[in-house]
Amino acid sequence: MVCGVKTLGQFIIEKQSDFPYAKGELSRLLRDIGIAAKIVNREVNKAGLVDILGDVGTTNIQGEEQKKLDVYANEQFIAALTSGGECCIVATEEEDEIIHIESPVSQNAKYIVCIDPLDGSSNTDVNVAVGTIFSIFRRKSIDGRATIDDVLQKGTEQVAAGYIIYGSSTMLVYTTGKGVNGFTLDPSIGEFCLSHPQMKIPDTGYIYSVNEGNYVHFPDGVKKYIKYCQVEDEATKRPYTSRYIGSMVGDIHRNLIKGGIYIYPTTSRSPNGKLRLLYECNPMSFIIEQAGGKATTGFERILDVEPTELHQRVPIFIGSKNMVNKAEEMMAIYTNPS
Ligand code: AHM
Ligand code: MG
Repeated sequence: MVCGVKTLGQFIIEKQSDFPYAKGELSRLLRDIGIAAKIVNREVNKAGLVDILGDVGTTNIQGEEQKKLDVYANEQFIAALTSGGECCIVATEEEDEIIHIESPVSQNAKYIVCIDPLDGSSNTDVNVAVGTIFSIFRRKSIDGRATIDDVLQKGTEQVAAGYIIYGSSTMLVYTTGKGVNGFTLDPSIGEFCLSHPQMKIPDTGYIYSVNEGNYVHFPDGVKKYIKYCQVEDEATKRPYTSRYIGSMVGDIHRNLIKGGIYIYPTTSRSPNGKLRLLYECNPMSFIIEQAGGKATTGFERILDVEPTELHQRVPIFIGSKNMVNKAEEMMAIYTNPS
């Protein structure tokens, strides 16, 4: 290997010693996800060149149109997790039901993967960053076939989580509960290389990310917080900057590096918010907490939310600690928890 470069594979093996009783299964699972990410990256990068864009014509369980790349990414991650043999159930945003992996190599597999294979995929036809988000749990049941109860675990039970951002460069960022590390794909050697060790989100940021077009539908606490961000105040460097890509991974990745808050609240049209607890909010919240930030529903820590169904949605306020605290303060005063 080139001197000074640490690949994702090398890093994962090195970090296995953080878990003295580890047998390498989680390491292999992370490696499988990394391989699928490279394949998906290749397709996302050439999306503008070939006729792969457009609606497949099917709709997912949320009633949303699927783009071809969503389907492709979904298939690639499921295939990698199936052949890797370390995962017994995959729950994906693109499928109505959980998928049992029944290959002979997966018989004793301990892990459950929840995945959003291509988040923000409506952005691919305009060349804006999209992402993959994943969350890993250990199965709770001891024997027999794992069930939906093994999937419906609280975010605090995650053993690892990560995202891949397919942007101006492609990065894989993940945590196993011991900090957050980021790897940039070097296309010349086809490897994710450690580029952002021990990522930390600033306690205070100056960027707020929210779809302000929905302002009239927001709860009063969110409206007040947005107004707070816009008021001039030298001491707190307000007004803050507004940045919203409409791609959760892109918006949160930027805020992780620069400091900021991302909000997708309840709206009068979506009383539970838009984003899914298992595929989007839990993994991003685990990462941001591990980087020193905070993630709540406006009233409650995301990782403490008890999941009751596979495609459950929750409102989310996530990012720099002091900004999330301020937004929560406004929610407590102006909005009743429902
Ligand atoms: P998706 O899972 O259907 O791609 O939707 C999730 C995306 C997030 O990436 C993004 O932050 C949000 O939806 C944008 O929603 P909106 O267009 O309502 O602002
Ligand atoms: Mg999504």
